[in-house]
Amino acid sequence: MRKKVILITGACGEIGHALVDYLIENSDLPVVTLDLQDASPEIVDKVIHVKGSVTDKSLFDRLISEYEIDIIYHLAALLSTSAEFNPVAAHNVNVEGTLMLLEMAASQTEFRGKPVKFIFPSSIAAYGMPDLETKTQFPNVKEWEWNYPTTMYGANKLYCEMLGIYFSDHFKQLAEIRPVTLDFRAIRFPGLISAFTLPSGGTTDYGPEMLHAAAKGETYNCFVREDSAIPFMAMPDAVKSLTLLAEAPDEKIKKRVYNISAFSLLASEFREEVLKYFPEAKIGYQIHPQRQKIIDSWPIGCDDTAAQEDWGWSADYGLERCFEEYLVPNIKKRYE
Ligand code: AKB
Repeated sequence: MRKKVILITGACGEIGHALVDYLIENSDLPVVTLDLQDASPEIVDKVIHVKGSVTDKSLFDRLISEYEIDIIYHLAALLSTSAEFNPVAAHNVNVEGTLMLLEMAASQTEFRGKPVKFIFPSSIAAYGMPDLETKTQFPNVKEWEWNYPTTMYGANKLYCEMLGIYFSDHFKQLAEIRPVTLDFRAIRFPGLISAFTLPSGGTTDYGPEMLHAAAKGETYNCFVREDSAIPFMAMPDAVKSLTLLAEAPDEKIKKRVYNISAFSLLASEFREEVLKYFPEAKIGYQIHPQRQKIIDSWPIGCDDTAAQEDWGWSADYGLERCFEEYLVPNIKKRYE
């Protein structure tokens, strides 16, 4: 008999790091982690780690011969800034990798006669505000508004949402008897901030970079203008949202893609917040015009009414609590 497991791809990335810690403590099922990197020493004995790429089909063939995958958290992706340096590589990882995993989940669903849950982190990058005037005029976008991404990463995320909906709701639609289909659920994340890891290759990175640099006593130049506004969220809330959505009973799920939100702020307000706790910090601005354009295309905030109403979402960390109780104490301890 195959062992029933949870699969996490991109497990050594920022969200993966926090989600794996949570699931090791809280899940009844063993956790299989997949990443290009080795598992960190802290988790290596607590998970079944597979080193490899989400684009490697033979790896998934091997995995399903050994394990019955019950839930997939598909976190592996090239983020928005990295993706612009190599859009085709981004497409391969972000789209081809996701398509292969969806196909695998669909065939496993059919095989066992029960949906595999496919939890997918999408992003505010799926939005594309045409100009700053429109961005200001529509500060709280709903899921179906302004879906005109300007980055490869955003386009990849939006298309993968569509693929997930297709595999859940329309797969084999011409068959006389449609098989059981997989259960795709996605969250559009704002910029995430962790006290324990630094992001790499994202465009929202100026927030966490500013904070970590201040804690390390390093000078930092923020690469966007001080009036740049986007939403952010503390990493524990990101993990909470993924697991809450995965656990929500079917009848509560009214759509397959949900916004979530915690707080929005200007780059200058982020700087002020950092200076409150690290008054000696040296934070300047050195604008990177292309990255600025990306941030300008993302909304100020996301309307998460549907997530609140359908599966009881609410963020635990507003701006103040995020810095005071989660970020600052943990970061100080980390760099002491
Ligand atoms: C990025 O900056 O690419 C990510 C995202 C918004 O999904 N943090």
